[in-house]
Amino acid sequence: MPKPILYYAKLSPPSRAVMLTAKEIGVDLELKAINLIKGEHLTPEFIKINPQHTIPTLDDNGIIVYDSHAICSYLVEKYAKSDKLYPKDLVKRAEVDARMHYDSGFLFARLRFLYEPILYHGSTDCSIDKIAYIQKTYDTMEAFLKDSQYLCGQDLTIADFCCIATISSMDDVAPIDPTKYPKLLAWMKRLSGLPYYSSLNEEGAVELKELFKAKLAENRNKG
Ligand SMILES: N[C@@H](CCC(=O)N[C@@H](CS)C(=O)NCC(=O)O)C(=O)O
Repeated sequence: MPKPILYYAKLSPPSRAVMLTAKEIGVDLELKAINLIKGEHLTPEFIKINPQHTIPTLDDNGIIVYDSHAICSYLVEKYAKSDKLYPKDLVKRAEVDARMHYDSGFLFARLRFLYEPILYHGSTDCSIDKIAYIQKTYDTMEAFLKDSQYLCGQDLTIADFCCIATISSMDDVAPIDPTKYPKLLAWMKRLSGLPYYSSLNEEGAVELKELFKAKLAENRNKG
């Protein structure tokens, strides 16, 4: 069977969440880079595969899955040797799903609200309000981690991969106060100890934050 194809970008947080998941379960992906700045996600060919024109998008021998959270669950269900990363138990699974929706609806949504206008539309709006709006999400993350090492208890799940990929992409633009969020910072440190973390997440996260700052400066100089 040919390898599943992942349309991705190194800088894209949800793409990195999928790559972390695939690595943890030992699935080898064929990576196809999509350059969003060049608009490669808006070609008729790509829109035919994913009308939502987002990366990551998975093509598993003709089975198309998009939205990183859906891809992570799909990969674990289909390829993992155990259900640890995405438990079959109804209650545990509901918790993992809820945390992944927290990434979609809060973490990534707020990152996008700040980043997209600056990266793609020449905006200079890096207001304190937008930064504080991101920082508010840290309160909830701290609460999730109050009594546990990972977001859903003492075991790593795909929710950790989804949330770390986003938070590590905005933690210097919207700094994490160590006195208010010690559990959140300890969780980030724990995940950064995974042997594949640096190459599959950290590098892209750093590049995205650098690009964001460079674009902001460029837009301000033009203005
Ligand atoms: N909820 C989606 C969000 C994916 C997403 O918005 N990806 C961005 C890149 S990080 C993208 O493809 N943007 C292009 C677009 O929205 O047209 C997921 O988790 O996969």
